[in-house]
Amino acid sequence: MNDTDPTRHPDVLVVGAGFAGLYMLHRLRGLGLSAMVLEAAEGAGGTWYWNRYPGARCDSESYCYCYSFSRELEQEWEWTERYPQQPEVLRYLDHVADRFDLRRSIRFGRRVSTACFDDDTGRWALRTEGGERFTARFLITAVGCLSAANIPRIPGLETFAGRWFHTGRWPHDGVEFTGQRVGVIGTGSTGIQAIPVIAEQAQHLTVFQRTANYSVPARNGPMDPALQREVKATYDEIRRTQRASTNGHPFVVSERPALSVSSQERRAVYEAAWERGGLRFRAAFADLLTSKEANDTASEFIRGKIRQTVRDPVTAEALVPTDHPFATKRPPIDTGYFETYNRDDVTLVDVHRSPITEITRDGVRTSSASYPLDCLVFATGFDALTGPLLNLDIRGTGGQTLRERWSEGPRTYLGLQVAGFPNLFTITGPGSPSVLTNMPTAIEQHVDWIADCLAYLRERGLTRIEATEAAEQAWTSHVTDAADRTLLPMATSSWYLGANVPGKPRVFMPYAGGLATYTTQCDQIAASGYQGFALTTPDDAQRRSA
Ligand code: N01
Repeated sequence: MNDTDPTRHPDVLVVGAGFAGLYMLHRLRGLGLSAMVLEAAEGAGGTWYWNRYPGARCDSESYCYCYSFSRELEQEWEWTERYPQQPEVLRYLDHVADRFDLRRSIRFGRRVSTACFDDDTGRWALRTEGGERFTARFLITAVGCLSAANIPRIPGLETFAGRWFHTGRWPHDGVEFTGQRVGVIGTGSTGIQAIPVIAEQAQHLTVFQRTANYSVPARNGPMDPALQREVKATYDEIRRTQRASTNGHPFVVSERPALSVSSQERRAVYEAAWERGGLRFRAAFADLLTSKEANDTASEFIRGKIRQTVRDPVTAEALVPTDHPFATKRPPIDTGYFETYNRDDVTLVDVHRSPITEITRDGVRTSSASYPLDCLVFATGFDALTGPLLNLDIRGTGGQTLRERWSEGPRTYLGLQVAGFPNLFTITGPGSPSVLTNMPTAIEQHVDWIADCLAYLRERGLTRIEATEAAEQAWTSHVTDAADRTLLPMATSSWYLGANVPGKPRVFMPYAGGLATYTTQCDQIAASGYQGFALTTPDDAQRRSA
């Protein structure tokens, strides 16, 4: 084996070729570092490569769910809808891969099975499922937060005579539902997007709902050419707003508390937000995520809309969420979701009340009935945030595994590094704003910070960076405190808390302090010479091993 081959032994290995991996590679090239991306899929796109289920579309508005690093790209690319469908986002990412000539540094079809830090060489050694080996001084994970599919262990799945699919592993040639009795398990963002589309095709659709969810209409439509022109003319300002925001979206949250206005005015504000549609509904008042009384007004407004929309009162009541305040779980947005339950060929089954007991040859059995099915769709989400990292079997200094280190929940410094895992950076890792934001905005912030950090190390002849235990501990407590200042931990069935995966530690994983605050902290830490990180030279490493 040629140990100097930069395609196998580059300066930096990146795992994943979605939004994060593609931009990271571009920045690394710009620094003059040799870099290679290992990607499990046969193409670029990450989430948008895998999630091809019917109705898959982005919940962020297209003009802001994209990169900001290239003005030319911003000006060239034309979005066709307010919320782009999966194929359009995938086309965009494929275009980026080609436009910036990224593919020659990506090895597709390489699923990383282990990543071990070698204490002697100070390099990361990666092995793929196919047995290939790669090494690098720096390892950057760009594996996404929602890429490890969660398929619940329901007894009897292997006996099912029909076809079954997880939404995040959808067949590339699609699935034909015509004439079929279809079951969908799960009513998160994915289920809520897929259910109306599957209902259009299926002979009969049975939805198995464990927890009722709030949803606001998306109000999707073709991209208005006037808006497209305005966006392109004002992109600098849009990007400033996104970066200065809590969630990375291009809108400003109202400064008014919900209870500071009359009930009549409040209702008018909610009605306008409902008509406008989309995730911006959360921005209607300042305190929807910090005051339970304020939140109750929004939650109750949406409950009223569900009752108005769904004609059968029993079904409507089953669809009304009562176990968590609005937006404490990631709020879905929809196109005709609640209306779908007015169809004669759609049945809602409350599996909170009557849990699924088994899957049989013929379908799904709950504690009170059997539902014959030809096809079963798991819209059951992901082992979020930690799952994709733990699946890489990462081992740091002294052979310690990330799985052991995180046995009681993730501990990180800034969501970017883990003590005991030198030269490992985790893009949008747990402890960073990640899934609480519009992802491309959070991704670009992380990638830029990492690239600047690598440039800093190189300029000073430093070869190793590692979060200190003290910094990691302080940040991990800060992440918990930031969540506790909001209503977010009240959603006890939330994947933000790991509650959807049996046995997963219940820890609030993303950083709820807001993207702008977080970015300021990251920038200050960099400006201080990377406070909280131990930076060392090759001489230090020699002394350590002597
Ligand atoms: O997953 P989820 P998702 N028996 O975990 C249910 C992003 N996203 O794929 O709530 C029965 O939210 C589970 O019930 P419960 C977005 O960030 C983005 O829908 O755990 N039911 C829930 O109803 C989103 O939040 C876009 O009680 C079971 C559902 O399955 C994230 O992805 C589009 C069960 C899972 O909901 C995840 O969304 C779509 C069981 N054993 C998604 N296990 C964009 O627009 C789980 N459930 C970019």
